[in-house]
Amino acid sequence: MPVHVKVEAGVARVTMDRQEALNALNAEMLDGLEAAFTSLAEDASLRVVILTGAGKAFAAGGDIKVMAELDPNLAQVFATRGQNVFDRIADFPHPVIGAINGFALGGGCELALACDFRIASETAKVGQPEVGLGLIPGYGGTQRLARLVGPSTAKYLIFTGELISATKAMGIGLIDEVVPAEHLMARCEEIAGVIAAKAPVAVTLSKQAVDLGLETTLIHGLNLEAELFAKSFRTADRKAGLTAFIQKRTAQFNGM
Ligand code: CO8
Repeated sequence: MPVHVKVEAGVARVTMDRQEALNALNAEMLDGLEAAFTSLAEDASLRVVILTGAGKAFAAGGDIKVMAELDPNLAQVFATRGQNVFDRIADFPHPVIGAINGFALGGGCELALACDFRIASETAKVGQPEVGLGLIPGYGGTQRLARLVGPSTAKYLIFTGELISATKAMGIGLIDEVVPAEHLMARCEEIAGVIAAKAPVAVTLSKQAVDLGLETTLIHGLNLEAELFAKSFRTADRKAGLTAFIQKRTAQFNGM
């Protein structure tokens, strides 16, 4: 499998490793990603996932050699398959941090967009070059990119196919933080550690509130927030967190 998983202290590192093709996304890679997130979903001790690529790419896109052989019907099947796997990552109950180590292009940029937020190496390049191949983004780029950076910036990136630096991507909100390449994993692990120490159910509920709220009207989103806020009050961790604050000590959470 071209996807490796390592879990330590509640933090999983999922690494795409098909370096000979710059981690291009073929059926095996999608199967590997799906299998990784399916097994991680069953790990009760899991708190955060870091998704990254081995070598000089996060992922250089959908596999161009595979796409060259597809007819329109199969293209739709392949697009839907990738979208389903990416939805699974976007909807994963725990936060997924994209550690963007290098090229995140086309489907690779779309995979980064399915993460909750993105920390990039200063050597990374991101973009949606599909129109230069006679295609359009097919793994969610026209939808998630426009929602994240706004329609006009998304259209600029998609119509020009420009590959932009991590720093420029941070300027438009596509990347959240840029760090020297050698510090990328340490920084992601540091952030993952901070999140892992928070109340796990509260983190999951807040992810749901943001994601589901973006799909609906403000009034429905606020109602949803109140519902999920109430749900957090059903946890033992809510009591542990409030009591620890009042007693001026650090809370220990158990995810219940
Ligand atoms: N697919 C397949 N193989 C790839 C891909 C890719 N996306 N990207 C790189 N490779 C391969 C190269 O063919 C090369 O293989 P080989 O050694 O056998 O020739 C190897 O990886 C190394 O690549 P390069 O020699 O090109 O490395 P460079 O450092 O010179 O260049 C680049 C790096 C700039 C990243 C360059 O490889 C490149 O431009 N890659 C293509 C980027 C791209 O256009 N991506 C978008 C693809 S379209 C897409 O993602 C649509 C997603 C939705 C799909 C829906 C399914 C139907």
